[in-house]
Amino acid sequence: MSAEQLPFLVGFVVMALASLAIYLHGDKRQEFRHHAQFHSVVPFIAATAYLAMWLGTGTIDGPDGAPVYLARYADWATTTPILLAGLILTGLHEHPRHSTYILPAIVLDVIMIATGLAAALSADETAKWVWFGWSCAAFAGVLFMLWGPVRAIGDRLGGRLEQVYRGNLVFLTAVWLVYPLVFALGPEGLGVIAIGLENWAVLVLDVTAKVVYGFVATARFKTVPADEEGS
Ligand code: RET
Repeated sequence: MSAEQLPFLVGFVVMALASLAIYLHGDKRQEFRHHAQFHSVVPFIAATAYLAMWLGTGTIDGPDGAPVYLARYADWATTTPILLAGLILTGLHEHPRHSTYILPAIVLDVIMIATGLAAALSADETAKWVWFGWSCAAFAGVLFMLWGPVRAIGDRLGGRLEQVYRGNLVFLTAVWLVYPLVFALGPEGLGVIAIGLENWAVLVLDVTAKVVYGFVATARFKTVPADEEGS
């Protein structure tokens, strides 16, 4: 196993154990248990992607010779919508009309990841940064929805769920903003940081965005009174 592969093995083990731990640790009340299920499934998907990266499945040569891990984008394209859906459900207090907000946010989010992959695959420098910019525009749209309309509704509904939403929103925004930075500095972008270091950086980000966030969010749910659901 090359040194480059080590973060993938670590990622697989950490994500697999975290999936089980988050499930066991989550709120079991009928009203909120879907959140623990969401947060448990996210590292399970990541474990699958890390397994693929460790085995070299779906790893292709990028335009500058650095590897592009298709499994990583498949992971992000499925886990980020789940994290977003969980956060928006919280902000809207599980209100039945939540899909009005969840659907466009997820569409923008998937476009963000797909165009990020397009940037990584672009040999032409102009094309690469155009795709990167477009991905950032989609990301800005997601953040706008979370900080604008969804937060405004949560504000009106108030209560403990609103505080959980706020706390999770700040955490998620802070961690997610680092991803494009690492991408821009890594071999896919300016090439300032080498692939080995980038893989460790992405592992730390993934563990923070999926596992630490999953534990924090599920712990916060336990502080919400059951009668706040659907209010
Ligand atoms: C890319 C590159 C292009 C510009 C932008 C990006 C954003 C990626 C993000 C990824 C988040 C991933 C998470 C995974 C764990 O669950 C695709 C890196 C804006 C925000 C949270």
